[in-house]
Amino acid sequence: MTAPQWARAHTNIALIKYWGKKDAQLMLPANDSLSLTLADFYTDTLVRFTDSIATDQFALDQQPITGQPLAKVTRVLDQVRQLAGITAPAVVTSRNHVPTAAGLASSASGMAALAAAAAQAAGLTLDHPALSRLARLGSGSATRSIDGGFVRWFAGHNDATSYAAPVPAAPPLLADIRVVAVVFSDQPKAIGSTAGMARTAATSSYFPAWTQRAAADLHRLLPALNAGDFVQVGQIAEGNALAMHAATWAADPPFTYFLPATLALVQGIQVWRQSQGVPVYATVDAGPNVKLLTRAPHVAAVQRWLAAHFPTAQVVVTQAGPGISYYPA
Ligand code: 2P0
Repeated sequence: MTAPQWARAHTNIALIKYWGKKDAQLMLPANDSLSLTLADFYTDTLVRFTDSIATDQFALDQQPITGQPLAKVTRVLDQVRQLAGITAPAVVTSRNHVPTAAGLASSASGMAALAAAAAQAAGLTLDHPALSRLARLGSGSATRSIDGGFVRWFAGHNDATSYAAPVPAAPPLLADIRVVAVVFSDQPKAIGSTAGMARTAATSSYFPAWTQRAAADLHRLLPALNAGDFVQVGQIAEGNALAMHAATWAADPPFTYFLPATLALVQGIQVWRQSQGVPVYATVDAGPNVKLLTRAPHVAAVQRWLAAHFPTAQVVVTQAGPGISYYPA
């Protein structure tokens, strides 16, 4: 074992969504997904293995965590212990820098930071694909938070082949793409992501169509990123998000994460874009909040439009962020 260090991982927003598992035990997704790692939202985690405690301990923002969230942490730690040939329990200390006001999931950054910190504390030297496989065991979206910029998660067909890697993008696109998070609600959702995607995969008549659509969207998105074609990237991302949400409507029982304000914003953006030619596109995750994709020169106009049409929503702007980093305890 080596001296523990803090590991930092940033959260991500998917342009091609992960929605459905083909193997819940191995955490293998039904389809490849692709995300952008975000600069301003991250989790710092410190792991210390010690025989002085009986079972793993996990504190997030100084609150002790038990139950299912602790079980996910232990799942990642068990894999690290197996790889390192150790048995000691771990003390895990995490600090979230993902403001609730941003309406962004912290499980992606949390599980990615845990994977990196635990491997480091156990003395393992793992490359990024191996760390992404480790993070995957904690939460699917965490697979994509080991690397910075645009990241693709290859669905794979077993543990070894289900990992993430950075995707090449034109430098100007990476430098000036902006994500404007528009938050209507910070209330916990009625159906969590894990349960929502499981119900969709098991019962939605649109699920097979969703996985085909995701593959086709990814096929078109890769060259658009490479060419730096923001309009194409935005169109594909918006269409992919709405297709994912369509699949939830066709589940049994049907459900949606949309609030009336979610739909009002998505439609309002489409009308504004068509009438004014502003390059701004919407994407929505497993909740009512909307993330707008635009480029740096248009952020001020987007903020003005939001203030005029959705004056009570909270708005947070961010950009492309880095992969994992470490710093001394
Ligand atoms: C995504 N989401 O690609 C999709 C789009 C939400 C909507 O990944 O069951 O919290 O722990 O693997 O990673 C949220 O799912 O679910 C998610 P588990 P996770 O970002």
